[in-house]
Amino acid sequence: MLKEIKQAVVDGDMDGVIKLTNEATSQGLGAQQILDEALMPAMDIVGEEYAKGDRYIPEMLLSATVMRGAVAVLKPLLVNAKVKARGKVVIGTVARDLHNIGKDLVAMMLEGAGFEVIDLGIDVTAGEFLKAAKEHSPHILAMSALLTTTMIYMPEVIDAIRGAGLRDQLKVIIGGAPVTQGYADKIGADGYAADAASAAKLAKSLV
Ligand code: B1M
Repeated sequence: MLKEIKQAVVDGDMDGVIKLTNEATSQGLGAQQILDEALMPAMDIVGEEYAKGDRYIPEMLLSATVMRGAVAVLKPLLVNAKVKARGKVVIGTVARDLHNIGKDLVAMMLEGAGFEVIDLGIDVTAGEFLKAAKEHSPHILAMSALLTTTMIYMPEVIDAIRGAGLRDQLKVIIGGAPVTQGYADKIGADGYAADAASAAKLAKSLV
């Protein structure tokens, strides 16, 4: 069934993926397992095909939309914690970056871990992050980037926060496929996580 879900995402088959994901959960497969063993590997296949020139952007987008459909089915299972807010997180994908699936998953896992999450969406500029930091006084500011050409906006955001005198009042965490612990250290972020579950763990350890 995991194989079929993976194939449905690769094929851009929304009806199929919703049906199969519902069937999988009702048969007792875990949401995390479906994510790790079907949905994420499907996006890897899509990315590899795009990199080889075997797939075009609209097809990549279709698979991404289908993956978001499956994630919506899994959301209630991933975000099942009804705990008191552990802290506040402002999250967004940095400027000029339109990738939101990973960021949405991180937001979901943070909610599941009991954080109040203010999601600024995609293509978020340093000024918008700063405005949200002033408005919401979050404990954590979380940034996602999927492109080597956009991760470079992360230090701009940190500079803007520092320039406004807010750097000591919040922790900055970063992630996304091209981002590493070394990059986090280099730009002075407080933490890096490789995946959504580790991001929630990291956030808990920081507040
Ligand atoms: Co884009 N894209 N894309 N794309 N795309 C990649 C990232 C790419 C690797 C594909 C490839 O060439 N193999 C490549 C980047 C190359 C690079 O920079 N090194 C690429 C490119 C080049 C582009 C365009 C430039 C293509 C073009 O126009 N010529 C363009 C850029 C648009 C822009 O942003 N300005 C583009 C466009 C798109 C679509 C719009 C078509 C679509 C996005 C749709 C959407 O998000 N709604 C898309 C997609 C789908 C992908 C791939 C195939 C899948 C991304 C994804 O959703 N993965 C991707 C290849 C790949 O990743 N295999 C690719 C699943 C998701 C759950 O994983 O986002 O990595 P991920 O998130 C993970 C972790 O990274 C981590 O946790 C998540 C869950 O475990 N994480 C964090 C993420 N954020 C975190 C934050 C944290 C902590 C952890 O703390 C705050």
